[in-house]
Amino acid sequence: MAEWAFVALGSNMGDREAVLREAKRHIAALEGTEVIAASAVEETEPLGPIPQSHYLNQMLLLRTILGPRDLLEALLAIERRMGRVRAERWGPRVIDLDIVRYDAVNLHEPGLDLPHPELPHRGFWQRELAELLPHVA
Ligand code: A4P
Ligand code: MG
Repeated sequence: MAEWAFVALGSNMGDREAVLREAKRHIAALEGTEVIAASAVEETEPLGPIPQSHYLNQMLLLRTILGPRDLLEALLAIERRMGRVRAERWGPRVIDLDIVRYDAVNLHEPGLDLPHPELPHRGFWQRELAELLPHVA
């Protein structure tokens, strides 16, 4: 059974628009996964304690047969494939992929929290989510 998932994309290095497009392509190519809708791309002030350049953020609405854990693994593999160098937490990155919500799942396990705990603190995620919700049929 396919489920709804909201995946956040963030990039603040390189050709950020091209990075978002490439990430979307990789996500659409995942097994049993369809990109139903994409939010507007938004430029945002960097959050967190580390001085860094502005982000482009975007959210995708997916319909996927991958469970939460398999989806997370697939997203982390895309991050690696796209050359993300994991340096400092909250630091600059080519691409960051987060699962913001997975259906109505409430899960707190090592390495996976759903809904994403930062959702209440990120206005841009809340705006993007609101933009996508009408597409959930
Ligand atoms: N993890 C747990 N729950 C989830 C989830 N729901 N989705 C774990 C994705 N990952 C989840 O993430 C660390 C671990 O979180 C993952 O291995 C996964 O098991 P990471 O991407 O390696 O580390 P990180 O990104 O440096 O830390 P974190 O806590 O994920 O930070 P964020 O939330 O990704 O913040 N400013 C703006 N304007 N826009 C941004 O997008 N992003 C960040 C990074 C900082 N500042 C930003 C933005
Ligand atoms: Mg992350």
